[in-house]
Amino acid sequence: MNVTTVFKKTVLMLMLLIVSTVIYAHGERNQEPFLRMKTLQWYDVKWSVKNEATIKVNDELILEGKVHFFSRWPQVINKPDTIFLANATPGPVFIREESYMNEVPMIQSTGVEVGEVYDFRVKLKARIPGRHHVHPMINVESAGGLVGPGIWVNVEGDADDFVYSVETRTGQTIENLGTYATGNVYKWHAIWAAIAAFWLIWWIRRPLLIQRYLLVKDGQWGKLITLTDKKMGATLMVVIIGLLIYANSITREAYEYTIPLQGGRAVVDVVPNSDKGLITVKNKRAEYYLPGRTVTIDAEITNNHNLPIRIGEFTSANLRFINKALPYAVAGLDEGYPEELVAGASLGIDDDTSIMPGETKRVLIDATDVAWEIERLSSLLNDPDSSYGGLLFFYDSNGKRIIKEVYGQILPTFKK
Ligand SMILES: [Cu+2]
Repeated sequence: MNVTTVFKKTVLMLMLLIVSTVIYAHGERNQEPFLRMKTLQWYDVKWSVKNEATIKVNDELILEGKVHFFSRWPQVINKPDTIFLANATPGPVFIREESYMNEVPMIQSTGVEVGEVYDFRVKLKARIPGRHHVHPMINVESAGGLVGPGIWVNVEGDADDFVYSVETRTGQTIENLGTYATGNVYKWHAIWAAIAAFWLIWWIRRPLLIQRYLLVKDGQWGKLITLTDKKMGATLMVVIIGLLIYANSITREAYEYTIPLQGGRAVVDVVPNSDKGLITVKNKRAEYYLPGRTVTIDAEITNNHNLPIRIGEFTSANLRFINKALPYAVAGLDEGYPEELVAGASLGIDDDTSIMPGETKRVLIDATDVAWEIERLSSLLNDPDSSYGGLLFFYDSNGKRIIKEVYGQILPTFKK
């Protein structure tokens, strides 16, 4: 091998390495920070299997939890008036069997209110083997897919073994939707393709461009389109319309009841939240200290609750910063939540003593983790609108969790 070949191979290897790290996740980090911090706040997300679990083709997987629609919804995208609950996976590697928001089936789109929390539940079934990153996702009209936290699931087996059986409203059991009536699909495609091919050949079998151009130039229409052509055209018209009528009648006979695809929207009611007024949080100042990967929030917190409260967690863009000094907060971190989304260090609070009923306290909250950088949230400094949003989880002395939004402008700093 000469030097050039070695060089070329090295470059190729490096490129492959770069490409493979890019496709390692599937793009959730590419969304602008404001889209991830100020739209959806997912929490209590649970998967029915553990991160890195191995399941088989046809096995089911349930994602469920809560999603909070941020009240300071970004102005540049539509309000979540039309949304659709889905799942983010690399392609149709799972099928979605069921999905619900606040127990309402989410076969159709719906609209939600900002500042409110909704329960979601998505039931998937493994279809294609591989190692897949599985997230809940909500598609918002004009904003695209906004994804929740994801875990890795390994699917083993053979894609050909995938079976999706359903029972129709008339009680008929369809053994496998994946292959249901595909014979008909092939047959009808073949029939129409044959007619199309015949019609094409009918015309192109004759001399084409130059001769016909000359006939057009001379205005010899009778030679361009002969009487036989016209007869053939008329015959085909009769055959095609006849075929359509016939196909329609045998379809109606075979499937007595057909329901059109539903274009309406589902309605999901808001579950009243009586905790809303219990605590108020005012952002006084917020900074992102770049070299330290720390977001510092200077907040004024008022406790209108009848029990003392403490700050347990700050969460934004699926990242979680837990106050490890508070057992309720530590217990609130569900087992199986992706580790890379949980800060290693505790949430820093300059005065972590309880905020008493009626008390207003000014606290400095530090959320430090390299994840700000890995998750590319540090690029919020390049946004023309440098603002942040997140949720603060408070716990009262009985362990009851009260969740409040926190938001404001954020300034970059380069020195502590
Ligand atoms: Cu992913």
